[in-house]
Amino acid sequence: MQPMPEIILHHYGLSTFSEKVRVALGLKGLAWRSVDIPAAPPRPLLAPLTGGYRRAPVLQVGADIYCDTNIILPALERLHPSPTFYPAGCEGVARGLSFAWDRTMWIPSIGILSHFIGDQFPAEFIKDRKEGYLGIDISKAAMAPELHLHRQRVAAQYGWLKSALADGRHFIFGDKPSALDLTCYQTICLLRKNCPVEVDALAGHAELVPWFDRIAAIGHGRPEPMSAEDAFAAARDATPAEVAHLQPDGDPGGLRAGSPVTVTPDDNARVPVGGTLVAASDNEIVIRRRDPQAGELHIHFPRLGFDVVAA
Ligand SMILES: N[C@@H](CCC(=O)N[C@@H](CS)C(=O)NCC(=O)O)C(=O)O
Repeated sequence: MQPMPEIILHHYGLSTFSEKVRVALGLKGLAWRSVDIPAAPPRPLLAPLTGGYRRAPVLQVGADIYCDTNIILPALERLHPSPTFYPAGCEGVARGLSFAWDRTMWIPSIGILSHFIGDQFPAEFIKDRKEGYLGIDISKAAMAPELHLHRQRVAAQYGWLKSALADGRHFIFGDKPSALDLTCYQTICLLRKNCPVEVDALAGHAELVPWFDRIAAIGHGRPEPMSAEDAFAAARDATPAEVAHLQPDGDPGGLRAGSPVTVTPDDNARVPVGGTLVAASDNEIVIRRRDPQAGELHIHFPRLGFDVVAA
């Protein structure tokens, strides 16, 4: 049997969706290779691996490429089941609520962040976020009129999280951290790490601080730096793993294995990634692409948050 290829994470420090995965790797106590990517494209050695999907993070295992945290965590769970991301049978609820939390919290969290540090965002960063990523102007001046709404929306989400933890439990589902804890931690981390020290994003929500600190204490596992060139070579030298956990004709919309399809995020950075359908389910889709330099790749996406159509 071939040894399992190394786990490679393409990410950057400021990216808190990446932080969700870094802590997930820590929770599983894994060794992994860390490829530091720029905070905005061009990412010339990553784009050929993802087929153009532009967001961060991206997980790579040999010639298998996982786009979006909602597929990265289930993939890590499949490859390394213990300790689980889904204690107490919480997988369905954790997946559904994670998606809802990320969707409802991202723009309000950026709005609050921009209020505190938006004046320091470089002009080219604001331009990239508007034109290539979110479709909105995240400068302090542009976000300011909705600041009160962003604060309300964030506080309302913190409200249910406080209720969930009110009986003194350590994590949302009991005494073990779950994927949902990591998701909720992710957006709070964006504010706690990046706002000025005198502004605590959890001021007024002190009940959440011990929970937040417990998750922060999990750490990031054992990262070892890797160059983008070496990661690219690892994809080129590997062949995609056989997809044993999904049916070739498992697409709920009736698309068959071998059909040309595109997969496109339905919220932002809506770059269609084209390929040949390998296998699918209600939860996942895998497509095959051939890159002239990297060779054959399998690219994995979650179904939540992505549109799959016949090409
Ligand atoms: N739904 C995606 C969202 C990822 C996302 O929006 N990540 C941010 C960074 S935290 C991003 O991609 N920003 C633009 C970029 O880096 O190109 C996921 O769960 O992975």
